[in-house]
Amino acid sequence: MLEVHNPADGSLVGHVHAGTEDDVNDAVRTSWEAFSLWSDTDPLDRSRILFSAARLVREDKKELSLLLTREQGKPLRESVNEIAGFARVLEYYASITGTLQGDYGYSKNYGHMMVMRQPLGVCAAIIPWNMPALIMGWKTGPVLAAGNTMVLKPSATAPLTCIALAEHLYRTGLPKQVLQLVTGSGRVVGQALARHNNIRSLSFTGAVSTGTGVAEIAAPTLKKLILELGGSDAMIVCKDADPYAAAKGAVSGRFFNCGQTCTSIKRVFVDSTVYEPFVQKVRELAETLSIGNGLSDGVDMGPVHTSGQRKDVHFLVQETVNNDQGKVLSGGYIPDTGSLKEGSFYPPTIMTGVDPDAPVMREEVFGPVLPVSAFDTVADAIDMANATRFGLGASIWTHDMRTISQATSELDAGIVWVNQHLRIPPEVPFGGVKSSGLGRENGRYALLQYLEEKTILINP
Ligand code: TXE
Repeated sequence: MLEVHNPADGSLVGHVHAGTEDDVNDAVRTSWEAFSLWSDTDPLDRSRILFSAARLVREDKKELSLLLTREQGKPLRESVNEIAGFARVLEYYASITGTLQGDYGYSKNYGHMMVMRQPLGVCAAIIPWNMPALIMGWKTGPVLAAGNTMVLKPSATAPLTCIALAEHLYRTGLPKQVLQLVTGSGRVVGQALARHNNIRSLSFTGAVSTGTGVAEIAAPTLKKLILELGGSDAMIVCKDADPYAAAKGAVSGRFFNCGQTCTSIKRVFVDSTVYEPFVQKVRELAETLSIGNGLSDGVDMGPVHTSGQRKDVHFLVQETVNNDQGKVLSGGYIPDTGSLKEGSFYPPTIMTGVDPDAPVMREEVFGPVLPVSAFDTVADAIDMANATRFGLGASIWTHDMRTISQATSELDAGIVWVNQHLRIPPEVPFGGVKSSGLGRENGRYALLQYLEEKTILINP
């Protein structure tokens, strides 16, 4: 059994089975048995099940959000939004189930040329702990809508909400074998999924090193891989940006989910002429955030998910200071007083004058640390934003059309926001370039990834 603890106070939230390779093999075998039933189910019936599950999830959002906060640590308000986000993704895929039918053409030479789209079969997913409900939705929504079956491994430290969400799907008529969860460690369950010869696709979200390891193991099986491997998103604040909106955007874009989001703002580049007032405003706003147990009223930021994760974050801050590559303006310490010492808390941390090569800029810092640097020209800012192995998201804050046009075309990222950051609607593709990964989630693009084209030529 694996224990699940609340990162705010270490209390036990629940237990899950420590899955084995045999559990994975059983799940894959029974998933194939369910495949013909589910893929033959009329798309409208699949759609009805997804819509009903979304409705049920919305009805139970209070209870589900409490569970999510208890196992993950985020403030209850964020959990409520994430549970609603899961429902929203199911609704989106329910609304497009069966719409990607295929193509047809006719030629004198070849006759009737048809392209049929068929589901792949058993698809697997390995998901992390930072947004377990939403990421589960991104992976199960398109897989199930396209008529595939799924075996999903939740994170070992936040599996309970995923289990509860799957139960909501079963309650609305989804056969249990169509969506199976195998809980356990990455080393055992995750690797068994990567290695399995009879899984047609694997969608993974997690660290670059884990994802490339998974890809290596999976390569000989030739399963389709979709990898979302995090980011080091840059925010570029130009001199004409609305200063208050930009400062607010930086604070919510970095400290939301305690900085543990793949598209959190992880590096800020500010025009040198507005640098000082911007930094002061960010500091003021960050210092009003209330940190504490996500279950308490009025809390804006919960703990870092594990103490190991907090140690990594603090190490990168200290290394940056020790190398003389940036200064801590606010935060940057491990709290050792009051109730904060019971959990893995870390204060909202602002670092200024940060060298773009500093550890907090170079690595993906998965915690509440906002490093800020000044720039002289937009071209310099774009170069600094692109000087990373990551390429998930980036934002530019300006109202100048020429700058918007330059930045949106030159930033190396899978998603570029203008005057906003961190918003991920289910209708449009989401994913990265460079080391941030392969493939896309969301939108009809994700649905297409879970369908295979079959060409049929009929000579009449
Ligand atoms: O991720 P892991 P961790 C980044 C972020 C964070 C770092 C480490 O920078 O600091 O990763 O977090 C499963 N074979 N992101 O350690 O290990 C694991 O059980 C197969 C960014 O939590 O990548 C979990 O289900 N699977 C990211 C999932 O992989 C394995 C979100 C992710 O865990 C495995 C999370 C293995 N050998 C972390 N080892 C994002 N893209 O947003 C582990 N797993």
